[in-house]
Amino acid sequence: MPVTDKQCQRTLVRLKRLLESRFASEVGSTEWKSFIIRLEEHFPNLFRQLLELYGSHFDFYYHLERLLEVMAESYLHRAPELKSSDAIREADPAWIQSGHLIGAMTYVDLFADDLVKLRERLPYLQELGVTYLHLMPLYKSPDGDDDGGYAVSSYRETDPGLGSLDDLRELAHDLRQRGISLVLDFVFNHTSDEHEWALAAKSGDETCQDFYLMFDSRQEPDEYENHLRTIFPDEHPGCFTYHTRLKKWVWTTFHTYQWDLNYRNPEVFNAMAEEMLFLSNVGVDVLRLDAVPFVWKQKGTTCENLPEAHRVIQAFNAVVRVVAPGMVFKSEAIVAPDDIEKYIGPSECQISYNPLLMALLWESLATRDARLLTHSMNKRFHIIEGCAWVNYVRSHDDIGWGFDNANAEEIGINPHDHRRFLNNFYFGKHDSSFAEGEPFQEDPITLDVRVCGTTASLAGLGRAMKLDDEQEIELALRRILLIHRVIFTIGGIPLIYLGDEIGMLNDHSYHDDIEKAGDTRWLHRPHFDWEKVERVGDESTIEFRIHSSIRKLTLLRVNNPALARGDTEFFATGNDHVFGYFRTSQDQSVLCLANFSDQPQSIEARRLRQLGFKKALVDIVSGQSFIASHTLELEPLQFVALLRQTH
Ligand code: OTU
Repeated sequence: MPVTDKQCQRTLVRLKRLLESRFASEVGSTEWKSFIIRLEEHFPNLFRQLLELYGSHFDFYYHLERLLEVMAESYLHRAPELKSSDAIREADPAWIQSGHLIGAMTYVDLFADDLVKLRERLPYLQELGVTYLHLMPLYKSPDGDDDGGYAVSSYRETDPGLGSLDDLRELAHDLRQRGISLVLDFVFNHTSDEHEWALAAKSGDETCQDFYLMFDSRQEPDEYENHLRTIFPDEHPGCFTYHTRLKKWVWTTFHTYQWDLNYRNPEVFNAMAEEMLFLSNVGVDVLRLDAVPFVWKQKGTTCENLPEAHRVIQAFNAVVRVVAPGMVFKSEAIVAPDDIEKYIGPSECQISYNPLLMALLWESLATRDARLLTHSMNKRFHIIEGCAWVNYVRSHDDIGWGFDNANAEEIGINPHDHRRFLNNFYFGKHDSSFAEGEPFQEDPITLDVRVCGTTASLAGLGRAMKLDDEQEIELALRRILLIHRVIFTIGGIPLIYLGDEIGMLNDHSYHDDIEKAGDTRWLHRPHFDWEKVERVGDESTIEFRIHSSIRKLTLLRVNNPALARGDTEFFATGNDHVFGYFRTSQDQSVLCLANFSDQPQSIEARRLRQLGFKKALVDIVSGQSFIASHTLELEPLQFVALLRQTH
């Protein structure tokens, strides 16, 4: 239904009048005026998206009114401290692109036991240079079946074992004082089957049943499933779970206890907008939108990445721009590269995980060849102005080989065989392998499988230590540092998976825990080892090697404007093993070279001259100098960042 400006303006006038009578005592206050100014600015976009999604519902305007009431209420309740931080962010919308942001992610319980003790650990994070902290879902969730927190029973309650909501608020305040942005999840595609909506649905409440997608017979699930992927094949084939008490098939994309929400129902949109605004008022700076591709379903399609999914996010974003303008969205779309890009934009998700870079860093370590990485980044690294990638090497999830098939074929790689090779490699089944990964969710039909393991174990540190092989240990350490150096220098927000900076290895103890045993992702979710931290000051230890090098990277970014916020340009280095890019700011240019081979490699002097390097070059990582008229020799797995002063 196309919207006319007139229709939009008329609706706004009428809604403002309704709001004024509802909030009569507030009208005339400065707060109220500023709410109205914001609403006027963002209403057209919000209205357009919602009309497209819900315009055919007879009660469309009723729901729109309710939404605006919730927005006004949330704005009026937003703490002054948060409003001043909104003002700072609005004055500098490029804050997400500033080199100042250095990310870390962790589980509260695994890192520090609980929210109160986490506050005592903040000096450790500050010392490391962290200014962005993603805490894994810390909401109330079922005992046992909780998918590491991604099955949420209440968005307004913390997991009692971690502390109270007030503890979270105090932590948020503390982080703000220290200049650390708080990142929390918005698990909005599904709730746990113990959420109050699900409980009511189970006991027959039809309004709440409409919050989910439920079917009396297999007919519709079958029709849908003809086009759907199975996401967690270990768990159940397809995307539906039969609920015996309800005698209905419930849509469950992930685990059987994670019920997908029905976004075709405008009440669901409103209810979730309310939960989202509640979180924003706790003091969240970045909201990580979990599983974005799946939120809209349409029979006959894959039910992933549909245009309506984008509209839902854009509508949420418009709500946030009015009420909590300092908050941004981070997209978690672990899908094909063409689809990932589409979630990124100022009016959708301002930042996004970069799963393509993540996967290709591991791909290059396995192949010792940087061609697919270079080719893919050349084509896909650049994103819309004002937005930023979150670059990471590992996360709490598995690694999937999500490169683009056509891009692989363009450089002569068979994508199917290549994925099989990579899986075997990381499961340690290939002769040239150094890795100790384990499979996650092998699909018995498609044979697709993903990889688990910590950075250090996948990079070969565990294996080398068992062999007590000094040379292999050295190579493993270099691999860990090489990929971290890339994510810190390539442009965007680097994200450390805490534990990686001290070289934590795979943790097999999850096998003994009945609640975790079925999910190999726990292999790389160990308890943070504070004893290892005690060794970071001792130069003879591997902890020192990794920790001090990563610490140094945070300083390099802060001290070099080109690395902090320069443009990125990829180029062919003339050597297939070496990945290369320029970072350029107004008065600085840095040439980054990453040798993915465990042999020495060289870059021809001619190539350096073509790139504008004439005299001596200094590597700002090692302090080593090079002479541009000579061939540049790189050590095995060496990374250099060569500075060229333009003034
Ligand atoms: C996310 O991941 C979370 O990161 C996981 O930890 C959760 O289990 C899951 O959602 C359910 O909440 O399939 O293997 O494209 O690939 O959302 C990880 C997005 C996942 C999905 C992604 C999902």
